[in-house]
Amino acid sequence: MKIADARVIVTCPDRNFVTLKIVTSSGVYGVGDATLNGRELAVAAYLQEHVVPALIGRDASRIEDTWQYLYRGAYWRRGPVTMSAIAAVDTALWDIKGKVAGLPVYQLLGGRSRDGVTVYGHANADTVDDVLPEIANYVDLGYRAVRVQTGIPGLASTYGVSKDRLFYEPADAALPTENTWSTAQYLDHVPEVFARVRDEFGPTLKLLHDVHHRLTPIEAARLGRSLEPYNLTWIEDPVPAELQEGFRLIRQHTTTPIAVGEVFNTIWDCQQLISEQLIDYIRATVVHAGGISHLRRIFDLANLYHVRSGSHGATDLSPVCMAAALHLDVAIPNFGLQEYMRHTEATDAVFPHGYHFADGYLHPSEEPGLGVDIDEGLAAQYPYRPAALPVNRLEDGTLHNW
Ligand code: CS2
Ligand code: MG
Repeated sequence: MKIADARVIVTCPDRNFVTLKIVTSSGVYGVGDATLNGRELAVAAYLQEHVVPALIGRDASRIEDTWQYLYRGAYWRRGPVTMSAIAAVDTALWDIKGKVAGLPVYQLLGGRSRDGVTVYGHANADTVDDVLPEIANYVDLGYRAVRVQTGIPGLASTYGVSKDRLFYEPADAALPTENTWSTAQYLDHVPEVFARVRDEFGPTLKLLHDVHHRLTPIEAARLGRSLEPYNLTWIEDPVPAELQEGFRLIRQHTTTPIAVGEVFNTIWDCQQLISEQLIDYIRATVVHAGGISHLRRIFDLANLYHVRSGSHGATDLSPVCMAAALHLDVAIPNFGLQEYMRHTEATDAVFPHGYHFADGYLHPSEEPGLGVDIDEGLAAQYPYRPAALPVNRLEDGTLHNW
């Protein structure tokens, strides 16, 4: 079965998405997410100019050979643009393989290891008083885990506080908007948030918090220690993770679990973090870490070192990515949690899918393949809209991590 066509579809139903659709000579097709928030057109061009021409005529059943061809053949290895493009091809070929086999992809990955995929939602508001009802809303929806983010007193804006209750789109302007940041005010504020949340919801609700790369290791150590009384499931991205050994310093001071990896794109980004057990959850995801094939390798390495999965699942990852992630989530032995930020109705209409939420779990589709599609006619009605992620500055104007 040869690859006869491959189309790169850019669409913007409330936000930009890039989807690769690979069509075989027999008419069976598969889809893969290639969305990289704020850099969508870079991946679309990489696919259109450097990948699609080489795909035509290849054997669609040779997933691993195609992955190696695109990874080693690029010469310029790794990076979010290259690995998102490779991810889209890999995911689409797994979709095709499942359809040809007449099986949902998780059956090709070893079958079910669990009955459902535990997910977490995003409760966020400007103030602690306002975030409590948001948490209650997720509990009422049946979520077993909730991420909690609030504004920081004295700061006009900060990461993680959304204008919408169920989804969060930080790429809010054609050019980066500027946030202002104060580590001191943040470190003073966050423990108070979780003290209130625990008072309100008790000791068992799984609580998470995203630090979003904004601290130094010793500041992260202080935050982790200050949150220990509140027994969080994890603090996420406490520091930028280029310096993997830097996490040793955090580990020396706190038992608060650490989750890292949504910006990682190959196993090499987390090899030391995992093998030295410097983290507890790896958050790499299908669309940015080379697809199902490579993400499975990352999870298998993690399994050797007691590290569990905690894949990224923000609104800017399309339903195609979510559908693919769920097939891995339900099959791997070391699943931890899956982030599940909802998509808007317009997005869900462009990407009809079979996964569904019930009693705190997401359930993958039982259809052959991934169980997700793209309505190309509808997608064409939503042209691309330039949108950039914000930047962050300290109060003295120094450029900081957003
Ligand atoms: C966040 C994301 O979901 C998360 O954990 O880190 O909202 C992230 O900021 C966006 O995906 C960036 O596009
Ligand atoms: Mg995050």
